[in-house]
Amino acid sequence: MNTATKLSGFALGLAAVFAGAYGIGHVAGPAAPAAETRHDTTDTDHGAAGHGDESAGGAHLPGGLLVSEQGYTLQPVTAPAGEFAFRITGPDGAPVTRYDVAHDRRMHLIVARRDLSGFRHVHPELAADGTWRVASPLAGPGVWRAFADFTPTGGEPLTLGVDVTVPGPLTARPLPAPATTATVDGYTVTLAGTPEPGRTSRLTLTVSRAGRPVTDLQPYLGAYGHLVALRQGDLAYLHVHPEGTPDDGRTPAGPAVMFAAEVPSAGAYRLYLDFRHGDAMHTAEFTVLAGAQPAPAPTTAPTPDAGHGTPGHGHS
Ligand SMILES: [Cu+2]
Repeated sequence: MNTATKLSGFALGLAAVFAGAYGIGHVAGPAAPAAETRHDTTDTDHGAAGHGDESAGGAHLPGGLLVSEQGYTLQPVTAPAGEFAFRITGPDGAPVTRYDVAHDRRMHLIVARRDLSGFRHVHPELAADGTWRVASPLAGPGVWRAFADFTPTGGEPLTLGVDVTVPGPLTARPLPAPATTATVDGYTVTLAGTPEPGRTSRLTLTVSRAGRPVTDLQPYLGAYGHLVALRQGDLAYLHVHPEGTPDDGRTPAGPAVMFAAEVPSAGAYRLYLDFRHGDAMHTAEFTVLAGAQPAPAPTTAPTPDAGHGTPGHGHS
């Protein structure tokens, strides 16, 4: 079994798990092209039992690794200072102007620097010509990965990724050490559960402030929390949603938010939990290690000429 085949099994299982967590059914689009098709149709009929089903065949990959897929291409466009703009072009080469709403929005734009710092999740506005615009979430110099997470009307959900460079002096940041507690904006968030490659793992994130559990989390995009995982090394993108929704009559508004997650491989992942409380958004970040493997690999290389090295490199 080659790598692509293994990944394909993963992708289907992942799609099924996530679809179950959403409680939203996406119907597979019309017959997909035979080759180069990532079949994450998030068909709810599979349910969790769909894991490992790879009957559809084809090359299956986690999201966000490709700039162009199924005929859709992510294209940044020149924007005024302080703004980030892009288009999605469709199979006919023209900018796409019709999108389905998923998780309350037609477009989710996630950015993170290639070193996994600087995560932001924002929602651009669509102009009539198919250009998406948003106040730039690229906070400072570096090579950023921008992920567009969307569903073109009549198509399948897609996450396309593109690198965007912001010029300026770069300070390489080592990946923070694995931890089960994160603090942000005066909140403490604890993580319970460990992702295991190739199977569904429950991750529970619990929010407290000043030592007291937070039990009045505010809905955000139809959930009490949004969790994105990025794999160190290639920034494979996993968008995980919680179990339960604010309006289902049984999901508490904290302090715990539970997710069903499946990671495509052993390795280090950075988790980003967006939650809303006190009428403000907060993002708690964690490094987690999936599977049996050594500590995260260093991602900074020695400078070619140590005599002219840039200060601030994190390697030793
Ligand atoms: Cu979003």
